[in-house]
Amino acid sequence: MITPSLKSDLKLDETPHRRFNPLTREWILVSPHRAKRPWQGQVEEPVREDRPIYDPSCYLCSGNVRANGEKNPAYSTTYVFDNDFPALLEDVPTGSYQPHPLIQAESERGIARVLCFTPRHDLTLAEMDTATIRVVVDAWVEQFIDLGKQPFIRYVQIFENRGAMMGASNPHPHGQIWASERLPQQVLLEDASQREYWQHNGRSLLADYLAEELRLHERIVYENESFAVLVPFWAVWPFETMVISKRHVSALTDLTDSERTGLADALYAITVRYDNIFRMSFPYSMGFHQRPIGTDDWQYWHLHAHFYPPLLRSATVRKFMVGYELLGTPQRDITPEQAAERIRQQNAVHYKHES
Ligand code: H2U
Ligand code: ZN
Repeated sequence: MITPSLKSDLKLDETPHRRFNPLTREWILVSPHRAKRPWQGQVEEPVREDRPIYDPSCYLCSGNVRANGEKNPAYSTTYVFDNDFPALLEDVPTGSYQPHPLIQAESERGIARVLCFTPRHDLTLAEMDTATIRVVVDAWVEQFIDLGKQPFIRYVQIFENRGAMMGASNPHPHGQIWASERLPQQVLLEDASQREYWQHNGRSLLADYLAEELRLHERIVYENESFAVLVPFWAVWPFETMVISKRHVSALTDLTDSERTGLADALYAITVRYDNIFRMSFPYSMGFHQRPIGTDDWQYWHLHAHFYPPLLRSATVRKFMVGYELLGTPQRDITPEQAAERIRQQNAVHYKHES
């Protein structure tokens, strides 16, 4: 049984305080007094980047030749290919290097793929719709299954870098998948905390967390029957969110047909609201966390996605992870509750589609 600690002097919307991230077991610093003045409704002129439906110079458009000379087929829905410049390679000599306990290296094998979400060069998830995002969800499921079949793969990391600010190399809607021999660092942290929580409480950490968030309703920004989108209590990035499955499932492959559509709907809902905040294509890195491959005691894993958007005050003013963040603890001014309110206020219709 969890006994809530009732410390009455702490005002989460006024006093500097730190918050705990139970998934990574890291602390963050919140300084609400610095951001107490209300948002002045600073709305920018909509940024209209009018991209063509097809761009003859795009490496990812249907039928075009990629940077390494290979030709994309004339695809009409999603399209997956092996990354031409992969960070991980399948065929590398295995081994380790440890001349001293403080100096260690290990070989790491993997597979990197690129997934084009649609042949439409001009779209983004926010400008697609639930039905076409659902096709992307199905492609993610297929990739999770396919890469998971490789005998040396332990983890399949699905993610999207959206926008030049997040380092995306191309505006064509696409994501990446990196599958590796070992668990990546963030996954390792989440794996340990979820496993321990399950062992102590017999329940999923995120199921318990989500139940409490749904009860409080302070940080929920969107929900449908199968998924909820919220600003986590411990969010570091100003408009960071998590998309959590309401049913305790461990991977995308566990989702029912209607839950896959529910996921597509939740992704659409949050990306539209993101774009509407500054009336521009909102940059972010997003990705899924799900169970590792090849383990049989993975019940403690709870499927979720993280969105990490860098913007703070406008289409150009971003939050920096510098100074105290790098040397001490990540810090934020606008509270997660204020951010949730700001996202909730956004129109459900994309600003480009407003009549
Ligand atoms: P990002 O936009 O998130 O960087 O993803 C694009 C990926 O696509 C990137 O990893 C790959 C890059 O290596 N790519 C190809 O594999 N072939 C190309 O012709 C262009 C880009
Ligand atoms: Zn394109």
